[in-house]
Parts: sequence; structure tokens; C-alpha cells
Amino acid sequence: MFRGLTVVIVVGSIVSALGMVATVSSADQFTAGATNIALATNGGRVVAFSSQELDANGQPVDQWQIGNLIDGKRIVGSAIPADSYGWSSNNAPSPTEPEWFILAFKDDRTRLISRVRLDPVTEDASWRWVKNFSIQVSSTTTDGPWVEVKSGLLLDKPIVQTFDFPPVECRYLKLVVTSNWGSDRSVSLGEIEVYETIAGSDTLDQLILQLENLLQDLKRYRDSVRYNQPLRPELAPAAVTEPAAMATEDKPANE
Ligand SMILES: [Ca+2]
Repeated sequence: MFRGLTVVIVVGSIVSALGMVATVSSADQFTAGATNIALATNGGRVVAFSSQELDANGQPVDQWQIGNLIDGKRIVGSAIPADSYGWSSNNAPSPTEPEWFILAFKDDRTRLISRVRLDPVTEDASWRWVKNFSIQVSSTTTDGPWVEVKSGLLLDKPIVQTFDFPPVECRYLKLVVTSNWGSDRSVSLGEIEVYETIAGSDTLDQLILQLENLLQDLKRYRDSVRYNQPLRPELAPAAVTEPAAMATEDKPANE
């Protein structure tokens, strides 16, 4: 009892100290769920995509194939899954010729979503990672019409980055990538997660979800301190500096 009270007080103090009360309050209106509905084992699937890395025979390279985006496998530190490096396109993206993919969810149902999380880390050098992107949704067909719900910038840091937006109906989600961090060869991305908005039915469920969201915010704060980055990078793209120019470069020799 006393210990539980202490935890509550400590959490409350941390929230106040970090000035994130406004964040938690805004989450009261709509709370992102805790289940990643894009994950393949949760019924998520890729229904279309622009390109994926091909070998000399024109065949997809398993370690870089598009399904790696939703397989739940990640590169953490020096631990690299042998069969999943992330997704790599076969071309470099540009605003006029973006790289993209479209996700659907279990049973092709329309979902009310409000959060996308992106893990930029792949086995590629960071100048191949996603930089500018657009999250678009369609509630009808895989051909659209598409409505943009978020235009963002993914930092080239080894942290999973969260992008929130007002709840929107989504049958198909399209991620459009218009730039990387300097490569003229391809763009790569480690993982994408999508979260539904949960309507409050049970007070305890709501509290648990809000605490889970609070933990996410604490991790975000930790990472922003650790990497000296803005708390919500998508809101401050101008703060990011460009890496050294990488006009041309070759693929790593291990492919
Ligand atoms: Ca993955």
C-alpha cells in the first residue's frame, strides 16, 4: 500500500518535473491502444509497395524484403537478426519519385488509428535511412483516395520514433518516403507499428493505457536527453542538421 502510493507520487512528480502534463491531458481525449495492428502476427500485411532490393538475378533479397517491415524483428545495438535487416527499396526516393508501401490490417477491417511508430534502424548505413515521409490513409480502396494525416521527419538516430495525430478511419495506410539521409542508391526502414484509438469503456483499462502512454513519453524524454534531440522530433524538423554529403556510395560488401 505504502509502496504503491510512493510509486504514484514518484510518477506524478516525474510527470510534473518533465512538464508533460499537457501531453497526458491531451491523451485523455483519445488514447492510443497498446497492440500493434500492423504486426504480421496480429494480422497486418503489406498489400502493395514501390520496390524492394533485388539481387543480380532480379530476385528479392530475403534480408531486405518488404515483409521485414512488420515482422517485429529489430536491430538493437550490435544484435542483427540474420534473416531480417529491414526493408530496402531498389531506388533512392525523391519528392517526384517517392518510395512507398501500403499496409492493411486483420480481415481488411477499417480501424480508427492515431499513432504510428517507426524504427529507422536497418543493417544499412544511416544515410540510407528514411528522412522525410508522409502518412496517408484510405478508408476505401488500395488506390485511394489518400488523405495525409501526418507529414514528418525521422531522425537518423537508433531510436523508435512516435508520430501521433487525431484519430482517423483507416482501412489502408500508405507510408510515402520522399527522402533519405544522403544516399543516391536506396532507402531503408526497420519496422513500422500502427496503433488504434481506444474508446474508453472501463476506467481501469483507461488508466492502464494512460500509464503505458506515460511510459512511452518517459522513454521519449529519456531518448531526447540521451541524443540531445527535441522531445517530439516531428514537430521540430528544422532542428536537425544534415550529415556530410554522400552523393555516391556503394552497398556494403556483405550483400
Ligand atoms: Ca523488422
